[in-house]
Amino acid sequence: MSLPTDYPRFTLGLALSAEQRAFFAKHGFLHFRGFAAPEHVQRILRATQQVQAKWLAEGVEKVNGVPIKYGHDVDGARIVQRFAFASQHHEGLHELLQDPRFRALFPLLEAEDGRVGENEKDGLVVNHYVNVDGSEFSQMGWHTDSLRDVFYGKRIGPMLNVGLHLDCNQATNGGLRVIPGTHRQSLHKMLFRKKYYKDVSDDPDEIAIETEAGDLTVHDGRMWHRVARSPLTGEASRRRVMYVPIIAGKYQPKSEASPTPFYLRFLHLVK
Ligand SMILES: O=C(O)CCC(=O)C(=O)O
Ligand SMILES: [Fe+2]
Repeated sequence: MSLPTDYPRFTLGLALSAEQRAFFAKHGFLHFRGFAAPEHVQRILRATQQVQAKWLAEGVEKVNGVPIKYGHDVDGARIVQRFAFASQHHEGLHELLQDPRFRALFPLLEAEDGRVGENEKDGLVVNHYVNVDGSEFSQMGWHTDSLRDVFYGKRIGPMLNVGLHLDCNQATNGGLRVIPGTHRQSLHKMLFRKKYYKDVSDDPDEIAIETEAGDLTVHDGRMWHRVARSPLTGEASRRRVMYVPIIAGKYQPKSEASPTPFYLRFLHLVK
């Protein structure tokens, strides 16, 4: 089946256009080309490798209560496959989150205020997918990011998940799939449309997000999405993307003393 990939790509400036706001209201996501220039992408990748080297050397298991997922690269080297709070561990990544263009996204929250959640939820997450023999991090089943609020017994707060894509990724290499419009569903549908994380099957209404390195995406926390496994193996399957939440409401920073969130007990289902 060929997936539609012909939705519009926009450019992110210091304010959203009426067209961009309307697209997000209807579909629940936006895709911007060229947020980071190629040399900036390389600097960001080097920064994640520096954090990785430090965490490997120190045997870091959790950051602020969030488990760090390790795996192996094509050459057998141990790597970090899911980082959390990465910007707290690298000045260059912290600086990246100060980019004024993030503020342009705040109105999409439809809340009074807005902020980049550098110290909240899982902070700046980096996902590094690569298919090798015995991979345990090559896809992620269907989910919404807002379910996490439900686990905490909270009202679902406004939340956007912003992704900075660090590799060029065609739909034929798996990657992000979203079901447009599901950000406007009932709570019942948000909870029960699919089996959280276990369901890894195609959906007739899904679309594939095809990226160039340096593209930025934003999706509503209530929207259903997944990461499809790459049918490729080795170097060709590599996909790196970083996420940071944009949130509103009470400031709830995490610290070293923070407990492991219940929803991360799903992490073992990510394979
Ligand atoms: O890797 C991606 O593009 C999406 C990851 C994701 O949905 C998540 O970490 O919640
Ligand atoms: Fe997600």
